[in-house]
Amino acid sequence: MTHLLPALPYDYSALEPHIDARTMHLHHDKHHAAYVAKLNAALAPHTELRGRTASWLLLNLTKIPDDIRAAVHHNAGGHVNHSLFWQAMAPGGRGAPTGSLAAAIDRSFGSLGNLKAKFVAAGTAVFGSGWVWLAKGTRDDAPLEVLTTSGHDNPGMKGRFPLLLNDVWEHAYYLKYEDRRADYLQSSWSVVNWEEVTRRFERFGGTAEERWENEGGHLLSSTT
Ligand code: MN3
Repeated sequence: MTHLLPALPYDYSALEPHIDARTMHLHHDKHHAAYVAKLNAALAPHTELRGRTASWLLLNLTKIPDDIRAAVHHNAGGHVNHSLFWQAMAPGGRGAPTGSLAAAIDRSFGSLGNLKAKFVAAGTAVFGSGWVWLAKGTRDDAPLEVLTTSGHDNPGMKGRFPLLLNDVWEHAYYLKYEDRRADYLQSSWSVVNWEEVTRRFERFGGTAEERWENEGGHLLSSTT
């Protein structure tokens, strides 16, 4: 299996003015592409790992040979997270939290406004490169959580399932926002694809492995 860079689901300029086209070109065509290329290069000599999805690799690092574990950790994480990220945005934003998702947000944070404030504050406070997430816990009735990860770690590595995410590596925002990460995070609310967040929330169920295998089929393209 060769891992493939998924095409953006919209044009490079489609998220303007919130995210500029030059950033999107670099971010997708250079950064994400490099994670996919390096993941394939690391896996090339390890035929026993053919057929494994990027999400499986990321969630099973203890089963990865020592000599490639760090490369798989970083690059499978980069591939999974960016694939989730592109799908979680849409030009002009799409939909809004309704129904059971809206109820879960209210129950967990008090209001959508509180969730947004907590998410922006958490993302702004990440030291160095990482991600900020809205995630579901391990049980169906668990409250939603805002959490952060460093590097390309993913909440799945802590038994959570991601609904919404934002990239706080400088490459995600520095060309347009320079050092104003909070402004970038705030502006990004205008391009959230709430229909995708809702889909992830409603599909939540089954074992952790089943959830990720479903997501892999949805998000991560590959050839065999
Ligand atoms: Mn990035």
